[in-house]
Amino acid sequence: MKKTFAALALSAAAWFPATWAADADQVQVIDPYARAVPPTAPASAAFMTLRNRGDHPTALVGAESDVAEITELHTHVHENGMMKMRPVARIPVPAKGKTQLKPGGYHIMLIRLKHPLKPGDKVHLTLRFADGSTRAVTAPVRPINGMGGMGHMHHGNMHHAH
Ligand SMILES: [Cu+2]
Repeated sequence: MKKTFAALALSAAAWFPATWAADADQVQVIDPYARAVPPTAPASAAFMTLRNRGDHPTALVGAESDVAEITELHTHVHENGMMKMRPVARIPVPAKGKTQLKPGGYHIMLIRLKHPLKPGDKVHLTLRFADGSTRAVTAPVRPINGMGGMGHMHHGNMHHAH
Protein backbone atom coordinates (compact mmCIF):
# COMPACT_ATOMS: atom_id res chain seq x y z
CA MET A 1 0.00 0.00 0.00
CA LYS A 2 2.70 2.43 1.04
CA LYS A 3 4.77 1.49 -1.98
CA THR A 4 1.89 2.15 -4.36
CA PHE A 5 1.36 5.58 -2.89
CA ALA A 6 5.04 6.49 -3.33
CA ALA A 7 4.91 5.37 -6.94
CA LEU A 8 1.83 7.48 -7.57
CA ALA A 9 3.46 10.54 -5.99
CA LEU A 10 6.52 10.08 -8.17
CA SER A 11 4.57 9.83 -11.39
CA ALA A 12 2.53 12.88 -10.42
CA ALA A 13 5.72 14.88 -9.90
CA ALA A 14 7.00 13.86 -13.30
CA TRP A 15 3.71 14.74 -14.98
CA PHE A 16 3.04 18.11 -13.37
CA PRO A 17 5.76 20.33 -14.87
CA ALA A 18 5.18 19.00 -18.38
CA THR A 19 1.51 19.96 -18.50
CA TRP A 20 1.63 23.12 -16.46
CA ALA A 21 4.37 25.53 -17.46
CA ALA A 22 4.75 28.88 -15.74
CA ASP A 23 3.76 31.94 -17.74
CA ALA A 24 7.30 33.29 -17.45
CA ASP A 25 8.59 30.16 -19.20
CA GLN A 26 6.00 30.43 -21.97
CA VAL A 27 6.73 34.06 -22.73
CA GLN A 28 9.71 34.97 -24.84
CA VAL A 29 11.07 38.49 -24.33
CA ILE A 30 12.33 39.88 -27.62
CA ASP A 31 14.62 42.90 -28.02
CA PRO A 32 14.14 44.67 -24.67
CA TYR A 33 15.53 48.22 -24.44
CA ALA A 34 15.19 51.34 -22.32
CA ARG A 35 15.05 54.95 -23.44
CA ALA A 36 18.13 57.09 -22.87
CA VAL A 37 17.22 60.30 -21.04
CA PRO A 38 19.12 63.46 -20.07
CA PRO A 39 20.34 63.74 -16.46
CA THR A 40 17.45 66.06 -15.49
CA ALA A 41 14.72 63.67 -16.66
CA PRO A 42 12.65 62.26 -13.78
CA ALA A 43 11.46 59.24 -15.73
CA SER A 44 12.14 56.93 -18.62
CA ALA A 45 10.55 53.85 -20.12
CA ALA A 46 11.41 50.33 -21.23
CA PHE A 47 10.08 48.54 -24.29
CA MET A 48 10.13 45.00 -25.69
CA THR A 49 8.08 42.44 -27.55
CA LEU A 50 6.40 39.70 -25.50
CA ARG A 51 5.71 36.51 -27.40
CA ASN A 52 3.50 33.90 -25.78
CA ARG A 53 4.37 30.40 -26.98
CA GLY A 54 1.77 28.83 -24.72
CA ASP A 55 -1.82 27.97 -25.55
CA HIS A 56 -3.32 29.98 -22.73
CA PRO A 57 -3.40 33.78 -22.57
CA THR A 58 -1.35 35.57 -19.95
CA ALA A 59 -0.48 39.15 -19.06
CA LEU A 60 2.36 41.22 -17.76
CA VAL A 61 1.04 42.39 -14.39
CA GLY A 62 4.04 44.10 -12.86
CA ALA A 63 7.71 44.97 -13.16
CA GLU A 64 10.59 46.09 -11.03
CA SER A 65 13.89 47.65 -12.00
CA ASP A 66 17.18 48.55 -10.40
CA VAL A 67 17.25 52.08 -11.83
CA ALA A 68 13.89 53.49 -10.72
CA GLU A 69 12.15 53.84 -7.39
CA ILE A 70 8.77 53.17 -9.01
CA THR A 71 8.06 50.95 -11.98
CA GLU A 72 4.59 51.05 -13.56
CA LEU A 73 2.87 49.52 -16.55
CA HIS A 74 1.47 52.16 -18.88
CA THR A 75 -0.36 52.61 -22.12
CA HIS A 76 -1.04 55.66 -24.27
CA VAL A 77 -4.56 56.90 -24.94
CA HIS A 78 -5.88 59.64 -27.19
CA GLU A 79 -7.71 62.24 -25.16
CA ASN A 80 -8.97 65.56 -26.59
CA GLY A 81 -6.59 65.12 -29.49
CA MET A 82 -3.60 64.55 -27.23
CA MET A 83 -1.61 61.45 -26.47
CA LYS A 84 -1.60 60.80 -22.76
CA MET A 85 -0.23 58.00 -20.64
CA ARG A 86 -2.33 55.92 -18.30
CA PRO A 87 -1.24 53.28 -15.82
CA VAL A 88 -2.70 49.85 -16.56
CA ALA A 89 -3.04 46.87 -14.23
CA ARG A 90 -2.03 44.41 -16.93
CA ILE A 91 -0.63 44.19 -20.42
CA PRO A 92 -2.34 41.17 -22.03
CA VAL A 93 -0.37 38.69 -24.12
CA PRO A 94 -2.72 36.43 -26.11
CA ALA A 95 -2.20 32.68 -26.44
CA LYS A 96 0.20 31.94 -29.31
CA GLY A 97 0.41 35.69 -29.85
CA LYS A 98 2.58 38.76 -29.41
CA THR A 99 2.25 42.08 -27.63
CA GLN A 100 4.57 44.93 -28.45
CA LEU A 101 5.68 47.45 -25.87
CA LYS A 102 6.81 50.45 -27.91
CA PRO A 103 6.98 54.27 -27.88
CA GLY A 104 3.42 55.60 -28.19
CA GLY A 105 1.89 52.36 -26.89
CA TYR A 106 2.34 50.00 -23.97
CA HIS A 107 5.51 50.55 -21.97
CA ILE A 108 7.14 49.93 -18.63
CA MET A 109 7.48 53.32 -16.97
CA LEU A 110 10.59 53.92 -14.91
CA ILE A 111 9.77 56.67 -12.42
CA ARG A 112 12.16 58.54 -10.11
CA LEU A 113 15.35 57.40 -11.75
CA LYS A 114 18.20 56.75 -9.36
CA HIS A 115 20.70 57.87 -11.99
CA PRO A 116 20.62 59.13 -15.61
CA LEU A 117 20.22 56.50 -18.31
CA LYS A 118 23.01 56.87 -20.85
CA PRO A 119 23.26 54.96 -24.12
CA GLY A 120 25.24 51.80 -23.41
CA ASP A 121 23.96 51.45 -19.83
CA LYS A 122 21.95 48.40 -18.88
CA VAL A 123 18.66 48.29 -17.01
CA HIS A 124 17.81 45.14 -15.08
CA LEU A 125 14.10 44.41 -15.05
CA THR A 126 12.06 41.75 -13.32
CA LEU A 127 8.82 41.04 -15.15
CA ARG A 128 5.87 39.53 -13.26
CA PHE A 129 3.21 37.57 -15.11
CA ALA A 130 -0.43 36.78 -14.38
CA ASP A 131 0.31 33.51 -12.60
CA GLY A 132 2.89 35.16 -10.34
CA SER A 133 5.91 33.76 -12.14
CA THR A 134 8.77 36.17 -12.82
CA ARG A 135 11.50 36.60 -15.37
CA ALA A 136 14.68 38.68 -15.24
CA VAL A 137 15.50 40.75 -18.32
CA THR A 138 18.44 43.00 -19.15
CA ALA A 139 17.52 45.97 -21.34
CA PRO A 140 20.26 48.02 -22.98
CA VAL A 141 19.75 51.79 -22.93
CA ARG A 142 19.23 53.35 -26.37
CA PRO A 143 18.53 56.85 -27.62
CA ILE A 144 14.99 57.13 -29.02
CA ASN A 145 13.90 60.00 -31.21
CA GLY A 146 10.44 61.24 -32.01
CA MET A 147 7.05 61.00 -30.39
CA GLY A 148 6.40 60.01 -26.84
CA GLY A 149 8.86 62.44 -25.30
CA MET A 150 6.32 65.12 -24.47
CA GLY A 151 3.91 62.60 -23.08
CA HIS A 152 6.56 61.28 -20.79
CA MET A 153 7.39 64.77 -19.63
CA HIS A 154 3.74 65.46 -18.77
CA HIS A 155 3.61 62.23 -16.97
CA GLY A 156 6.78 62.98 -15.07
CA ASN A 157 5.31 66.23 -13.89
CA MET A 158 2.18 64.48 -12.73
CA HIS A 159 4.20 62.13 -10.60
CA HIS A 160 6.52 64.83 -9.36
CA ALA A 161 4.10 67.54 -8.33
CA HIS A 162 6.40 69.21 -5.88
CU1 LIG B 1 4.49 56.07 -19.06
